[in-house]
Amino acid sequence: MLDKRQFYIDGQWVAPLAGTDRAVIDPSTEQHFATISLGGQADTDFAVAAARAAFPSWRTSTKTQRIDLVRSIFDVYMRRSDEMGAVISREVGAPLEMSKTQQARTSSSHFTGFLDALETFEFERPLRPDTPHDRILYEPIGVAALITPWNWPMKQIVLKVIPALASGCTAVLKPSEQAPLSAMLFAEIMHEAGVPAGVFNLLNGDGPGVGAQLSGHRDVDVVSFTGSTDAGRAITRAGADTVKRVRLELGGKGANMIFADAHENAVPNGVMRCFNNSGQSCNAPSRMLVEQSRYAQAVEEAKATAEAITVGGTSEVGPHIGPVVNAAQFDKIQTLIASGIKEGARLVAGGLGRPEGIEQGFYVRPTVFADCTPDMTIMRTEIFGPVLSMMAFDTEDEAIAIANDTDYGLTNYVQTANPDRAQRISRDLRSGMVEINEQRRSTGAPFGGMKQSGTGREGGIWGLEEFLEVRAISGWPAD
Ligand code: TXE
Repeated sequence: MLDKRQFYIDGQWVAPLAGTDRAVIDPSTEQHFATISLGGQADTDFAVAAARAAFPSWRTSTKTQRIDLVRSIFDVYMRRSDEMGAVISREVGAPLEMSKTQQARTSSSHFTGFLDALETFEFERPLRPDTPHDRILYEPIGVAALITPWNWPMKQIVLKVIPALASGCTAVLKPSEQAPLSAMLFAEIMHEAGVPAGVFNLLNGDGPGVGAQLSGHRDVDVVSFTGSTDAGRAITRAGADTVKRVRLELGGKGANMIFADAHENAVPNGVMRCFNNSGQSCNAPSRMLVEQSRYAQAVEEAKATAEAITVGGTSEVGPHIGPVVNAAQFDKIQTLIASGIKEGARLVAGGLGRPEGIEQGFYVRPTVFADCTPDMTIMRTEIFGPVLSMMAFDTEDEAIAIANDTDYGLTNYVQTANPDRAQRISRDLRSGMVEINEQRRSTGAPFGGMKQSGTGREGGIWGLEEFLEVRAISGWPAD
């Protein structure tokens, strides 16, 4: 049994002041394999005080010093990235190979996106060339509380910690209580890379405990959060009294619009994208809208794709999906599959219960529903499991209306051979991101949502700006 009850505060590993034990469970076996501590108010105060004390000095660090530090962190991170993949695999159940490549190694693009942004970002500039006396200063907001989830734990940590430090803020990271061990390894990496004491602190805790304490803390200046829309609302309320800057990256219910002229693999690729990471991605294309003339064939293709997906343990080799993260998520997904059946969607693959032959672990059957309607619970709720909801559409306008008929607005997907249509639709979709014909976003592009998918943008220059305050100084003396 691993004993992981310490926190990383002010440059060292310390025992909790007010902690309670929590078991870390392997989702693929349901076995308790590590114990962490969930901090209390005294731990929160201690971590925030360390970050506050380190701020005056870190705030005045030069851009070159910050670039050098991010480069050192990146070097150590890449050296230990396979170790990171193994830890993530154990705590969230991601297949080992996939965890090393997709979960751990791909965080490298976030590092390079921030390094590129730092190189070009001007923290001080005149308002315009003709107004040298109007000086615009971009200054670090202060102490940042970074609250992260478990589905892509390291990407989400890198997307917050690196820009916070790169902009001159000091940070307290509260990772998900479901994925604390990868965050602790990240703290080791930060230490090895020489991050000054107090600039980065790690405190384990749960949402109602440390999460809420950080969100309402007088000495925290900005909260950056990724997680459920409900928790995002709670954090916004908790931060209101101190008018905290609150950046939110919340859930999604992406539509994948497949037109008759879409490329031939559009349906199987869409199914695989939805089920990647066992469907636990905020940008999963979980609603598949297919043009009527191609719909019947698409349902057959989706069924065949889902039935061919292997579900299995973390150490199995070859392409497969692992379990979902915990019992609560397993139960939530089962309830939603049951609602799809009850509300009249046509179940064409998968369904309730574990896959045949699996007795233990939070494994969900890859599930496809056809003939859904926009009002069904499975079309409106973020399922966060390997469950796809399909429906047909007749016209482009109808497809756009269905895609936009959701409280979420994170990512939508368009598959068509018609460039004019692709551009038209992209403009009309109410989402922070659109992917046309499977083209992924490039390094440094902003990631974030409209509507109840959030308020912030992560990655590249936009990610830096989340941690900066803009100031206007007039009467700036000439150099
Ligand atoms: O998320 P929570 P859960 C969605 C997804 C999933 C559902 C529930 O639909 O099924 O959320 O998952 C912290 N104040 N997403 O319960 O509770 C918590 O400790 C401060 C989408 O795991 O949002 C953890 O660190 N913090 C998503 C983090 O929030 C609070 C990723 C995420 O936990 C808090 C994860 C509070 N009041 C789930 N309550 C995405 N956008 O990618 C919780 N937390």
